[in-house]
Order: sequence, then structure tokens, then C-alpha cells
Amino acid sequence: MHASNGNNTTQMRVDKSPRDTVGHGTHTASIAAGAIVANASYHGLAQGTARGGSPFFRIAAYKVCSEDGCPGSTILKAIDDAVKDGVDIISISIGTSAFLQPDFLKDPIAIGAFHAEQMGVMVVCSGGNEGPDPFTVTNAAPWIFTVAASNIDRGFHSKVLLGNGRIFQGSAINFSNLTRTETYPLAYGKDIAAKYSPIPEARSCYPGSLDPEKVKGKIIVCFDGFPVVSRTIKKLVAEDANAKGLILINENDESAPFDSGPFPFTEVGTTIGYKILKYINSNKNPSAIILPTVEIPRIKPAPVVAYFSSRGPSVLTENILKPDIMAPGVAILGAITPKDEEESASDGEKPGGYALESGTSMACPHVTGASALVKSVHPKWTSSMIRSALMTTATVYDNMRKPVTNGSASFATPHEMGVGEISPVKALNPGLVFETTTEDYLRFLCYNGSPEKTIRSMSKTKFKCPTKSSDDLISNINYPSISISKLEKSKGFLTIKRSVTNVGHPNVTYTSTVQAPMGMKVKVLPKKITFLENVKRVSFKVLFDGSEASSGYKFGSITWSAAQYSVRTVFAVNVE
Ligand SMILES: *[C@@H]1O[C@H](CO)[C@@H](O)[C@H](O)[C@H]1NC(C)=O
Ligand SMILES: *[C@@H]1O[C@H](CO)[C@@H](O)[C@H](O)[C@H]1NC(C)=O
Ligand SMILES: *[C@@H]1O[C@H](CO)[C@@H](O)[C@H](O)[C@H]1NC(C)=O
Ligand SMILES: CC(=O)N[C@H]1CO[C@H](CO)[C@@H](O)[C@@H]1O
Repeated sequence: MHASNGNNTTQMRVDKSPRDTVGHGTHTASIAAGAIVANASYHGLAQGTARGGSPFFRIAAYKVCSEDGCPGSTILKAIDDAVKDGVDIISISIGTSAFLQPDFLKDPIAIGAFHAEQMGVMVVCSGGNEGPDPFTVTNAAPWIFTVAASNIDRGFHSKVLLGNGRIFQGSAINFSNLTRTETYPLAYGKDIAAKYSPIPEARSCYPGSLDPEKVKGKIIVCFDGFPVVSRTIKKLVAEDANAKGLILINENDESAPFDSGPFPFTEVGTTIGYKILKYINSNKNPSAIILPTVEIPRIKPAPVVAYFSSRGPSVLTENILKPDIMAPGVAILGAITPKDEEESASDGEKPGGYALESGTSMACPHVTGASALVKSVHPKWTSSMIRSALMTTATVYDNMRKPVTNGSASFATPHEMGVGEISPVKALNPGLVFETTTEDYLRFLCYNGSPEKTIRSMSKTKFKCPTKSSDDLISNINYPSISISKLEKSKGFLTIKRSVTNVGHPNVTYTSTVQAPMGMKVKVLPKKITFLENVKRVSFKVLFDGSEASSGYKFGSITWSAAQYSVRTVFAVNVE
């Protein structure tokens, strides 16, 4: 999950104990910097040696959320404390809904992150779980490293075996004690509705919609869709009525595996779902069994953009490309608190200390861990240098050596995955970096329309906004990716400026290559750039001409290459 950040700051109180009563923070912290633990697993699943992204880093944990939410004042205080305590990186897997998100200077995470950045502390945040619709990404300020989530090459399958011998593959994590030897009667929610309950409700196992007498002892089939209630609640509906198990038909066909604990459960797509319903409708005594979960290793393709991962562009500005980067965020093994486990473990089972969880909340600390790794090798690098190193070296290929896809088998766009999936070891030696300074961020705020007075009081500076200030100038902020919200076909070339700093071999000449979308002319000037011992920073221009392109967002990249270095800058350009 991407814990929600409540807005009601006056009535909420975070309880005084520093203990994690929810488990979300423990799980994410262990992903960022958990120690190396041999033989970790979730009740036998995902078995192996667990370790965080940077296991030798130390963790300082600040509790900002309670069961009521995450008050803005507490978030700000925690960031202040962390900065004072001298942390290097702050990992925040918290965010509001994209449609409720306040402007940058009213958003406690953005304000806190700005101050951290000003003090040289890097801030990495989850981009949200409101995908796959566009304009859902949050935590999109340019001083925040915004993370999207990907599926990894490990899946969890819970097969359904029908009375007629057919076997279908579903996805779930369960502790069911059912075995192949006995089958159970199978029924569709609609056919076992409580009296007077509306069909759409019974069809989707809505609370109160099923007749408990008819549910008892059966495996129930329901839709995941309208009316929308969580899988947890649907499972409780079935469990409370003494069902033997639950098969959910997921109309979106894409979602993270659900952990149903000891209750037999599986989730199938609509194609399989309709086959199961057809079997029910054409048999007098349909029956089924849900088999125990098995782990499927080395799934191809992977990574794939996670269905739930929030998509760009950001509603707050389309002139910075967001999300920035993608990292694993589906069914990730991480540490949990013992309290969490009481709820999921079956009777008599020894707690293992781990759980499999999904969300950009889990993707974010992967990037935090990777950033810490870069920081450990380059302790003097600023957060923008570390971010740039991870961004220009990210990969856009999956384990089939094909471009990363988005879950519907289409190539993923930068609005879905940012610049691509993190490739932490490559980021240790990026060759060139884009440095983004506090002054860049202050100019960004001016261009974005914040009043100079507000910017000054927020940043505690005497900063003067440039006299010429408009939203399109944001595209010229020295960011490691390029986004242009409006490229007018009739206006010829639009020029974007960038500068790069050499962090590799001192004497080196880079050559640019462009991957331009169809119909768009993209030129880099100069085509070659040379660094010397006394020439560390070089500027270049990118010219975009969309006069022959079709309308809408187009994507491409510019790569600077020299010897072993390959520095990739992604662009997103909206042609109008
Ligand atoms: C994948 O991309 C295609 C084309 O951009 C889009 O139509 C589709 O909705 C996307 N799928 C998901 C799950 O986002
Ligand atoms: C499975 O466990 C439940 C209790 O958790 C028990 O009532 C049931 O009889 C068990 N079923 C089998 C097949 O062992
Ligand atoms: C870089 O070039 C300069 C002069 O061309 C030379 O003096 C210097 O040794 C070179 N540095 C390296 C590391 O090759
Ligand atoms: C994930 C998991 O624990 N699955 C269990 C499902 O049930 C079978 C049978 O009891 C177990 O063997 C699996 O371990």
C-alpha cells in the first residue's frame, strides 16, 4: 500500500509509542536496509537469503502515521528530526490520492522534502497506487525522487481444479489446507444470493448479499468489480458464511497476488472466470478445489509495470517527467511486526517474521537502498547527482531482452515507468550526471506560479523570481529527463537546455545519439562534447520540432556515449 496521508491535522494524534503497530514501516525499512538473513520466507514461499538494498546502512525510523492517518504536522516534524539527526536519505512510502493532492507548497511531504533537499538530504517517495489511469502519480515535486512499481520474475499461483478435471491457474498467496483428494460444491454468488439482495451485489460478494445457508461448505465464485469493496472484505464475507473457499474473477486481469492467510482463495482473469461460470451453469453438481499456492520462479517477461502503479504526467505540472524511475513492488518479501502475523498465520504455525506485500510503497525503498549504495561509493555526491546516476543508467529492457511492457503487452511509456527499471550497479559509474540545485527548484516554484513571498518564507531565502516566469520554462530546469507539456506544430523548433557534469574519466569526448519518435525531429547541439581536467561541466541544447508529428504525447531518448559510458536522457513531448 501507499499509506494515505490524511488531511485532518487537528483531530488526529499519533500514539506516543514509537512501536510500529501497522507493519507498513517495518516492511519498507527492511527493503531499504534490512540485514542479511539466511533462510527467510513467508511460510515457505519466496525462500532464500533476504537482504535490504543496502544492508550495511543503518536505519533511523520515524513514526508519522497511526490508524487514523498521517498528520501533516507529524510528517514535517519527522523530516526535521531526521535531518537534524544527520540521516543521508529519507524514504517516504506515504502519499495522498492524486485527486486530493494539494499544491507543492501546501503538501507537507513536498515542503518537508524541500527542506531536506536544501540541507543535502535525499528524499525518495512512492508515486502512488492509483494506476493505470494517467494523471495519478503523486509526490511529483522535482526535488523528490518518485518511484513507480514493477512486477518481478516471481509469481504465486493457486490453481483451481474443477470437478470435470480441468485445471485453471489463478494467482494468490494462501495457507489453505485443502488437498486434491476431496472436492467441494461450487457456486456462483448470484445463484446463492440472500432474499431481495440486488444481483450486482451478490455477483460480487458484497457484504450481506449472500445467503449463509447456501454458502456454507461451498467454494464461492464472485466478481472483483462493482460494487467495489476490497478483496479482504470479500474474503471475510465468504469466510463468515462458512464458505470453503473463494474464487474471485478479476475483471481487470491484473493485480498483485492477494494474501488470504489460511483461507483457500484464488483470483482468475475474465477468460478463465467465464469458463468456470460456464462449467457451473452446465452442471447439476459443480465442484472444485483450490490447490495450495506454489511459487513460480523466473517468470517472463519481467519486469512489467505493475497494474496499480500510478501513472504520469503529474496533475501539478507536465513539464517535469514523473514518475522518475521504476523498481520492484509486487509480492515483495519484507520483515513484519509480530502483531501483523497473528492475523495471517494459521493455528500452530511458528511466526516467520516476513510477509509478501505489494505497492509503490515497496518499490520506493528499493530505490532508497540503491541510492544508499551509490552514496556509499560516492559519499560527496549530492542527492541530485545520485538520482541522475540511477536515472541515466536505468534499463528499459526486460528478461526477454525486449522493451519493458505495461501489463497489457504494450511497450511501457515513461509516464508508466519513468526512465525505466533501476540498475543499481551501473549507477555506481554513470560517467556524467545532471546536477539539479536548490536554486533550480526555487526557479521551478516561480515558474509553477507560487508567489515570490511564499517561496521566500518557505525556503528562508531572499530568492528573487526571474522577471520572465512561465510554466513552459520548467522544461529547462536541469533535470535528468525532459518533459514538454506543449510543442506547437506551427512554431518550428523548441530549444531545451541542459548541462552535464563529468564524474568519470577526466579526458573524454561523448557523442550523442537520438531515438526520436515518428514524425518528430530532435537535434542535439553540439553533437559531441569534450571534457578535460579543467572542463568538468558542459552545456548542450536539444531542439524539438513536431511539425510533422501526430498530436499527443511522444517519447524518445538522447544518449551520450563514450567508451564504457552510456548516459540516457528520456523525453516526453506533447505535440499540439
Ligand atoms: C498499456 O499501454 C497501452 C498503450 O499505451 C494502453 O492502451 C493500455 O491501457 C496500457 N495498459 C495498462 C494496464 O496500463
Ligand atoms: C482445514 O482446517 C480447518 C480449520 O482451520 C478445519 O476445520 C478443516 O477440517 C480442515 N480441513 C481439512 C481438509 O483438513
Ligand atoms: C588528461 O589530459 C591532459 C592534457 O591533455 C594530461 O596532462 C592528463 O594527464 C590527462 N589525464 C588523464 C587522467 O589521462
Ligand atoms: C503459501 C502456503 O502456505 N500455502 C499452503 C497452502 O496449503 C498447503 C496445504 O496445507 C500448504 O502445503 C501450503 O504451504
